[in-house]
Amino acid sequence: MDTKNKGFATKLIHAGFHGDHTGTVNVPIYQTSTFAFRNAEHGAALFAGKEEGYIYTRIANPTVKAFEENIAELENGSHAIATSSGLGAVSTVFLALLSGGDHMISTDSVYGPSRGLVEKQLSRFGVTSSFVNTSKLEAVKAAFRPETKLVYVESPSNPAMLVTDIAAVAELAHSRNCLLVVDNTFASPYLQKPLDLGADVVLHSVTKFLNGHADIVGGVIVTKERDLCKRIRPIMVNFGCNMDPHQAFLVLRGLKTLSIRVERAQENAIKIARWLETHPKVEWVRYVGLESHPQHELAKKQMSGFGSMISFELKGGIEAGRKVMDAVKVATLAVSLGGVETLIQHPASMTHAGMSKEAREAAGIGDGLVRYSVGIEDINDLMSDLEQALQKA
Ligand code: LCS
Repeated sequence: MDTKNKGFATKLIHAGFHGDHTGTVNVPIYQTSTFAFRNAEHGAALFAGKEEGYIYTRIANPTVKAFEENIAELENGSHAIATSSGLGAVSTVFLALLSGGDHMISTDSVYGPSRGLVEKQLSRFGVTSSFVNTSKLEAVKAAFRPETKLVYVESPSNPAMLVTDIAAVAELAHSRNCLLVVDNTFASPYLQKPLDLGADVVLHSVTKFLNGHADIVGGVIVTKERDLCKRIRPIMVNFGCNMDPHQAFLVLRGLKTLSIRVERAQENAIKIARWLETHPKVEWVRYVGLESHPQHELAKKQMSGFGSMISFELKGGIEAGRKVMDAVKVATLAVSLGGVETLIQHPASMTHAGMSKEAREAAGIGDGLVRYSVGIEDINDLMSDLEQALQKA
């Protein structure tokens, strides 16, 4: 079926795979490392790029390709590159688009290891960086240098839930000959399409909403233009961080229900966020669907829904946080997010422990901050679970 002009839910299920000679309904797992050439001439033609086909799974694989074509359509992009993990997607993009002497600007409250990659690893190769509050356009403007090549935005950000004006930052970046890369993990293409807003590249930790079932780690990069894909794909191949066919099969299965999972989880999330906002043990709540969120109006403009990630600060600080995390029974105390199961974690001691306390605080990640990824369990079970846990705080 040609899905180009079909709706999002139809694309989720049908885009990227057009069947084969067996009549299979689902994408088969092409569990092979290598592909036979018909003869020497065929092998040489494939290597020379004169003929299309498969050579070796690190370079390309039909199951992985089906996922790449599906997500490229979902994000309204031209091409996609699947990777072994979300961080594999982040590092592939940076290694492709930055060289020694270049400078990049990033949202300060990005996923901790994405920041660590830049500050601890890329810095060894002469890449410099400025981590700023990208929800403030003035801060982005002030961070540009003559050698800036890339702006990297996570919106909403993990875990401060900052929302950045993607269209405005795209304009700023392009006016200075820079590319804009957006990590769309927290929103998913169901709620936000950064390429439509002006970004050049969008990436995901597929581990989260796209797969949705907490059973694989994966990543993906989608480019607006074919030329950018041509710059980025060889880096994935050279550094060997390809997605494997079994991962791709599971993502394709998870993706089919993305829209209904996100709908149900955000229905739960708004109820929980509103209730937490009135709770005596809670200092404040950051959920982009709440009127109290500083960028709520912007989120309404650039997203078609508010998702299911909530951060909240407990009145009792870190000790209260520990007690709540030890007391929950329906939510699971674990990192990661975006799955059908509700997860709770403490960024300061877990996902963002690699950042200095000063950098964490500047990025709005206090010691008492709790991150709650709302799943699709029964709302009454989630709320009574959180209530009994909060009583122990
Ligand atoms: N980008 C964002 C926004 C993320 O939240 C994560 C992982 C990554 C990239 C990296 O993806 P991965 O390699 O893990 O697939 N975030 C995690 C988190 O908040 N808890 O555990 C992992």
